[in-house]
Amino acid sequence: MGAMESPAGQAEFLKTLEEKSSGGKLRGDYSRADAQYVVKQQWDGYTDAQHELWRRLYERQARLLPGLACEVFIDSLKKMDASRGIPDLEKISAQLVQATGWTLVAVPGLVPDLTFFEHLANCRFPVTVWLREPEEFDYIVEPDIFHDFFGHVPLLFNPIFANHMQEYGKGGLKAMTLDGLTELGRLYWYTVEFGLMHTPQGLRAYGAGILSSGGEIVHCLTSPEPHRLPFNVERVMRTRYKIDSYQETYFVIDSFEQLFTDTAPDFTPIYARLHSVDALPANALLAGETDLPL
Ligand code: HBI
Ligand code: FE
Repeated sequence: MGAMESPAGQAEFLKTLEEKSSGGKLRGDYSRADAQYVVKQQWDGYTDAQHELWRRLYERQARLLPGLACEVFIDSLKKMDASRGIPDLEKISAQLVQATGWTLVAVPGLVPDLTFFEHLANCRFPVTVWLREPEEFDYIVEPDIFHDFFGHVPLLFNPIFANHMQEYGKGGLKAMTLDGLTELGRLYWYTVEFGLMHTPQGLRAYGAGILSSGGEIVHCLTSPEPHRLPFNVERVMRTRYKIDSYQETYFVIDSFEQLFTDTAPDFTPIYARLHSVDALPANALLAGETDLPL
């Protein structure tokens, strides 16, 4: 039982997280969470109105995907057939484990970094169980089941991406001992959440934060405002990101293979170098850098 899992540790975590998520009360019910913050999804507890909201969110988002989301994402989403209502995570988990060995675990919401990394390192993806309110249709502060499921789960059906997520989890556990959490968090943000990739059909989105958002999925691939730069681990880890607005820079990978390979090395020397320079603002463009064309 790590410090974080003790009742005092859990209370401490929830207090800090409430401060982080702009002081508001955390949405989730953490009272029935176990030491790994896992809860029962209680799928029967969702109302017809919530399933109807899910269908509306799903339909609006799925309509936007062609020409903007990478093919792997679109194909995997179709396989899950989750359009008719809030998915039963156990059923999807049984499908996912056949494809890549990953399973889904139900959680009340955001969990401590240590817990999050431990789940990923063990090929378990934490999915929040609550769904946003109708008035939050277009924007939500904390990740809900639509963000976590629609945005993150499809790519876990791709073996290369799934392996990257497991390595990210292991890297997170290591980063906690090297004071590298800030830098590693930026890597997650600019890839898993807001990553773009080159494909034979052109630039496409693969990041969950983009693919589960009604507005940013169009903005990130059509607006002339943001920078679009080739993915580079150290540049990404040095670059601050925006929490409550569209990103001002997107990083573009050539493939999931590149993401996996480029993030395989030991990050210790990168953390050391980055701890001796200033972080870059989200809209920085360094000498010699040029924006990738749309
Ligand atoms: N918890 N449930 C959940 N989902 C996340 O995406 C998540 C988290 N806790 C921490 C976290 N993400 C980020 O701080 C990662 O960079 C670790
Ligand atoms: Fe996310």
